[in-house]
Amino acid sequence: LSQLSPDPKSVCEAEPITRPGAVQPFGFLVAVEGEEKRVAFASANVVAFLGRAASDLVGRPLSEVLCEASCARIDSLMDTERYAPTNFTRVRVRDDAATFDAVAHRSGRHLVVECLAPAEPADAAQAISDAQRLIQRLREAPDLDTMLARAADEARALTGFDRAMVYRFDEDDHGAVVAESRRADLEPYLGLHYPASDIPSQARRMYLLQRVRHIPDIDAVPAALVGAPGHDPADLDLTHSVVRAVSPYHVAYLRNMGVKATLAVSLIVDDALWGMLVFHHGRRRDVDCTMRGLCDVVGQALSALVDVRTGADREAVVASRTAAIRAVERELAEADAIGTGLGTVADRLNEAMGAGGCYIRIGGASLRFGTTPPEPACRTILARLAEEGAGYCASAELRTRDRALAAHAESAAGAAAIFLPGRPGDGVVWFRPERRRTISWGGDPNRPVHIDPRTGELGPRRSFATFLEEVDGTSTRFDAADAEVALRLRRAVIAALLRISEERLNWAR
Ligand code: BLA
Repeated sequence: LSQLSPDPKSVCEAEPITRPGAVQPFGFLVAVEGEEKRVAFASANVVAFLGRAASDLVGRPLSEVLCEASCARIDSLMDTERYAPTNFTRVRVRDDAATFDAVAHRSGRHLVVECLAPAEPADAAQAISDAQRLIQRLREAPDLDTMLARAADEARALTGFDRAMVYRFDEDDHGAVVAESRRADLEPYLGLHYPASDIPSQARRMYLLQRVRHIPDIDAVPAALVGAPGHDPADLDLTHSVVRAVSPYHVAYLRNMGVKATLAVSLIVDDALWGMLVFHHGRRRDVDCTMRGLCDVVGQALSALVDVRTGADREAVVASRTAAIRAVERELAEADAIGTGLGTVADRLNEAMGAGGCYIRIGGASLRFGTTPPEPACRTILARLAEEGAGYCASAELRTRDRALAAHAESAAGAAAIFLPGRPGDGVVWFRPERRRTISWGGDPNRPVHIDPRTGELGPRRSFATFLEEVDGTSTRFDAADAEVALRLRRAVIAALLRISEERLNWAR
């Protein structure tokens, strides 16, 4: 972390967290290459597990490390292109009784084998039945909030961590704790927001590929990778690794939060990181392969259920506006002119989009209904939104598109617009008024990092004390339901324009 860098955020984004050249010491890693599977890299802590120095292993074939049957099992795992950490098998060390749970994956031309302490079968049965119950309870939840609250409660019971949270990302990548279960003596984080830089973009990308991330002990000293001659440990991509060393920056962050161990499980909806199940513990906390696998199962189940539930919620919103949409569609199907036609159903038109007012501009003529800014501002808003969207575009903060629009926040802090094909400058815009609100942040979001006054070195912020931000100049968000309604109205307007122009042609003939 260079003290010369001007922008703390860019420092975080630039950290090469997928290639730390080191592992956490709770397991050891060997990366092999070529036909003979010769060890190209071994983590220095292998000595604690096998009593052999990493420098002694590099260059030797894997069959000199693990027994023959184990090597064969790892081979057969690698025949399929599966999600890396599910490529899991029990292995035995060559000429030794020691066994490990091994996970294997490919990284470039290397086969990476990571060995962890073996799971206890006795605990496994209990954990599996706990996870089954958890998923059943999630399925039965009547709504999204209840489902997330249950996820936190049950996941904490399943894993035994002090705290379990559902952390949900917003569109701008900042996030909030939307559900929480914690030991009674811990302070609550529920409802707190955290800036996007707390989980930098390359970390979020990594969590799409590697769904379960475990840090059993933030104070454990990382073990460096030792490379065979000509092999630079910083070249080995550890994106899919289970024991990958943690960013020192993030370690400091957790220390400042008073956390000793964490577990984070990705929640992925529509191929995007929707959120994470985040666990904290005040003491060292190990998680074996059974629990790791179950956490992945739970994460996938919760992700799928969130997807179904949010889809159903969206449909319910659209359904609740159906009467208004139909009234507009009926009018458009019969009107002689679009503007006057829509004028007769103006209230319904605004209702359909949850808007306070709207602006219609077609063929150089324009009309305004409900609460809107003055005409020139309406035209500016339409033009700014048209720069971005082909058919539809919305913004809950118009002043970011054009500073002068800040003056009209009272009637139009946000707007959604539809545009018409082949008619540049034409469209319909719906306005939403300013809605002032207070956001509670876990620490001052304007100072996400701490700069050491003596050394100038960057570190994560020291204080997570609640910071209240008064937000003005924004409207409620236009969401997926709004987009669906707007596109439906757009089709109706386009159809009406076609019908009217055809009728005029016929009449003129
Ligand atoms: C990773 N940051 C993370 C992770 C979480 C958070 C959940 C995933 C790893 C884990 O399980 O701990 C953030 N944790 C939170 C938040 C809460 C929480 C918001 O419990 C709220 C309650 N972090 C910073 C800054 C940087 C940064 C300024 O604050 C920039 C360098 C980096 N965070 C950072 C990095 C990782 C990370 C690099 C990846 C760590 C890794 O996997 O190696």
